[in-house]
Amino acid sequence: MKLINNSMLLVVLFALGSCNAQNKNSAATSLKNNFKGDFYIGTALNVDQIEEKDPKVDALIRKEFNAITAENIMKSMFVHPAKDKYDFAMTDKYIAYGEKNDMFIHGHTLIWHSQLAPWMTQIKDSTEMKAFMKDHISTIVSRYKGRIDSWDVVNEALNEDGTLRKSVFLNTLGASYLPEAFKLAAKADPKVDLYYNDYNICEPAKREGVIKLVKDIKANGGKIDGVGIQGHWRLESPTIEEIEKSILAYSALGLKVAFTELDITVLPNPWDLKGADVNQNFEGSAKMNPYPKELPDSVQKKLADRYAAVFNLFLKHKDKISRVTFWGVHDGQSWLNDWPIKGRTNYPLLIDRNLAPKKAYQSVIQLKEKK
Ligand code: 9MR
Repeated sequence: MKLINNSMLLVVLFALGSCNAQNKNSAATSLKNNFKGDFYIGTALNVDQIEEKDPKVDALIRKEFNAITAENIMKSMFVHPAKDKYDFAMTDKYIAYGEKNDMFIHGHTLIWHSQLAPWMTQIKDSTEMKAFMKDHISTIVSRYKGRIDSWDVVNEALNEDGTLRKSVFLNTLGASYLPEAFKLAAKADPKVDLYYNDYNICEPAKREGVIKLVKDIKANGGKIDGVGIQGHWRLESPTIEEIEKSILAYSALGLKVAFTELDITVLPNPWDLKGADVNQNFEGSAKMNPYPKELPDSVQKKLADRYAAVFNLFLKHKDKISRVTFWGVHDGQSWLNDWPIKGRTNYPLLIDRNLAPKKAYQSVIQLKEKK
């Protein structure tokens, strides 16, 4: 008895073939290979990832990314916990991880008002602050001279209106702390790329603030090589036009542009609620956590379209863009599950909680296939 006819056989062969092709495709496809020659594709690493605790996550990191940023462990409170004490145990592991895997290694961050060690917030005058900056920047940058590829020298120095943020640095040294920090970093490692890194700097007022800040650093003898646009974005904003204006404006200053902390929230924002008191406790509110189990297809598609539009722009300006780094490897570890409201389920990255590529991953990969 003939069990299958010819057309059935064809269908079976096609299915087997396409299955095979898909397998081959998914094994060979990766973000870093897809954008090779365009820009580095990076991720932020947490402690467990630096220590290779989960082999599946580790394999994923090595497959997809060729650049790394330490999500927290290089911040002042961790590396410089007391005036005369540095702790480089984790940072050394981080650098070793990047070198072992032949990755572009980014340093985050030297001068930042947040996550300071408590003793640093007590610094009272310009003499003390100058001594702190010299010791802090020279010690850390020299230790990894020639091994770290780029540094966030100063992080988030601006207010939303483009003026300088009040901080222990501004209070003690005035605006001169900015060129000073860049000079010290360049002195410790003349070849490393030095960045100013901030969020919301695709917004017009803050963008003008960055432009002024960069010009001031240069005018006062500082060496600056790039601007890091963090890219903590939403589905609707910033617009592609504002992102493009920012790439062009920063690049016109002779700087490299990096997207340094990319993620796109899909959850409601408490600040958007009319009359919302942001101090109100939204924890456990179903309205503010609409997708606790899974992301509906319609939103999955919106996220995929948004990522495609963003990467389409990145490709258009690939000559100006050095690196695109995601703020985390997969949705399950993103800081956006706990900010601005704790304990939500967010979906901001290209890889889901089960370590599977999302529709947004495919939409980004497909851009190159179309070109
Ligand atoms: O992702 C980081 C999170 O784990 C920390 O709790 C938080 C502390 O401020 O910092 C997060 O990373 C920030 C980065 O260092 C600078 N830009 C904003 C990032 C998100 O807050």
